[in-house]
Amino acid sequence: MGLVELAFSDWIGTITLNNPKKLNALSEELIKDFCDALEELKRQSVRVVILRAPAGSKIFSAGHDMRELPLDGRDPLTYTDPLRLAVRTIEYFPAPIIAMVEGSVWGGACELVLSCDIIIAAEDVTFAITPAKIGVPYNISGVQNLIITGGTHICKEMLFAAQPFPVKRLVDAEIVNRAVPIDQLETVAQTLAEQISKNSPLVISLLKEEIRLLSTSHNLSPETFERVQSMRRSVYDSDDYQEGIKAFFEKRPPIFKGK
Ligand code: KFV
Repeated sequence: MGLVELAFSDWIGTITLNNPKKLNALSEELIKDFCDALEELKRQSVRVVILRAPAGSKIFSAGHDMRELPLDGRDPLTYTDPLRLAVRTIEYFPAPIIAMVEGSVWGGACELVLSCDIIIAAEDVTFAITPAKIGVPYNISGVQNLIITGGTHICKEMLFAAQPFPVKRLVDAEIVNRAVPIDQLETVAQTLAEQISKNSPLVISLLKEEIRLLSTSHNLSPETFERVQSMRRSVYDSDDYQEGIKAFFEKRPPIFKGK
């Protein structure tokens, strides 16, 4: 995991994108390290992940590694493109991922951040979605991901103008959760992560999947519905379900074990 740093403590994982020489561009190599880090955290039953750049970064990520965009007539953004892989890995990851954003966010890195479950940013951050500036034909699932997170009008303005947008506008549009002074960024993200880590990981995993399905599909197939029902069943059959109710009546914090 040379291009990302990984830390894990008290159920909270932290992944730091750490390739400043390349402005954290989303190269195949960096995305592989990122996905490997998430896989490792999954093995450790992480309950919440913070995704960040090193403290003091001026650029969170410069987006797709433009050196890897093909020039030989091939589709530059296919299903197996590193960005698509990263976004799907975030969406299907069984615990919430908080993007803690310091530094400007460019191109595909905007979609990467927006695909995270919660976004806390420093108040001077900007987001620029630039395919229209570079001439890259953004793919349909990428566009779908953008319009799910925000209204079509603001997404169109971002995509068409391809200019850095101040984070405040994205908070106003409910695309970013919070913009906070830089000296509070870590505390706000960490506090939120701690709150999440004390709640039932089974319920949170279920909620994340339910929200993903409901925001991406208008009709659920019977098979999908039954799969979610089955996930729900493992939650209400679990010891944690019993523990949550018991703790409530005993007026104490629940101790969840994830089973
Ligand atoms: N990929 C590869 N190399 C990049 C890069 C990128 N996305 N962005 C910057 N570099 C290289 C740049 O060529 C230069 O290399 C070095 O990083 C520093 O960049 O060999 P060199 O010349 O040292 P500078 O000098 O431009 O740095 P700075 O003046 O500080 O400006 C930083 C920044 C981020 C504002 C500027 O580099 C920039 O505008 N980068 C492109 C940002 C962008 O539009 N990214 C979207 C990529 S396309 C994409 O993500 C997708 C999915 N899409 O569909 O289009």
